[in-house]
Amino acid sequence: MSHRTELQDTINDLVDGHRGILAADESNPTIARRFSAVEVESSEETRRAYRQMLLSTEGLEDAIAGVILYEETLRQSDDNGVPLPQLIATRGIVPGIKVDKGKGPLPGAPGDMITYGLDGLADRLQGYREQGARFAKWREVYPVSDYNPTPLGLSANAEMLARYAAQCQNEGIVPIVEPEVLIKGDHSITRSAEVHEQVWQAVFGALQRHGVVLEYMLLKPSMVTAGQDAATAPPDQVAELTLRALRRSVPLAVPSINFLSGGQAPAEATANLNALNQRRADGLWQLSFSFARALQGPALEAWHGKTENVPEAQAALALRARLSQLAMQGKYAPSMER
Ligand code: 5MM
Repeated sequence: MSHRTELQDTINDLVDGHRGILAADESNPTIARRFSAVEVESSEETRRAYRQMLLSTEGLEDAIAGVILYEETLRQSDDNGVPLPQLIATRGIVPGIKVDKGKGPLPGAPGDMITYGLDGLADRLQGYREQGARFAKWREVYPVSDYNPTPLGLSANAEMLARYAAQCQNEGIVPIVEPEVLIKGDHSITRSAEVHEQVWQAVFGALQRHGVVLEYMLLKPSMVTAGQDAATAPPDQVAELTLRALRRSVPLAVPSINFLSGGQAPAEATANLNALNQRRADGLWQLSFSFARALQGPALEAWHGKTENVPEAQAALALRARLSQLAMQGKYAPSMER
């Protein structure tokens, strides 16, 4: 592999033991849904203003090592004409880019999904690199039912993640591999643990078949939780079952596991990450975060599309980033929410 030094440098910058990743890579349909919940119209300019607000938050670099951007943001600039990727890179935050092209049903596997975007990926990665991106992200989603994911769903989604990751490393870009087991439904936490193990084992089998170097990638998984329509499991149980499934499935060569929040409330995701780190044994992976909603939610509500709300919104983001950072150390307490 010709890009080893570059890949290792990016890993060193992203995995420093005390910072996580901000996911700000919502596609246009997703950000439109989030904006609509706070009565903000989604346009190129409102999206630029919102992301400028997030990325110019003072002190963001204290808790955030990397930001996953959406393709459009990579080309946008702040009010002073500074490209947004440069705005963060000069403060020691690595710019990354979501490279998948959305998802749809997987033919032959009713209930399962598959993500699009492999065609032309090498060319796109070269372009993103020129625009400042040093890492990428691709998400596969797994709805849970008594029958899903099917064996075909498990293998097809794992192949996509592995082909994407191999392509990224070939271009000197660190891949974040994101298999998201959806929280939607009334499944038990036991069923969630079973599915997570199946998913991670299929993914790591495919990554190894495709020659992906595990030291030069990050895993962005969901946590093992009960479905959102079932009773919420306490953080200790989430941590215990998540760690057990990880130990059974994820090689220690992977340097960091950066969890998504997946629709958990911000305080819930933070408490679960904290419990994970309190139970984490020495020598295991770094257990960090790559939250979107659990970092941005309160900031978006405070912002409401208004310039005068920017300081309050940035304070809300800075607080969530700091609390997530404390959870990485196992030093978060719910009383800190006040
Ligand atoms: C699961 O979504 C990812 C993490 O976000 P949460 O912490 O809110 O769960 C997130 O990075 C996601 O992949 C992006 O928002 C892009 O999503 P879409 O659906 O627009 O591709």
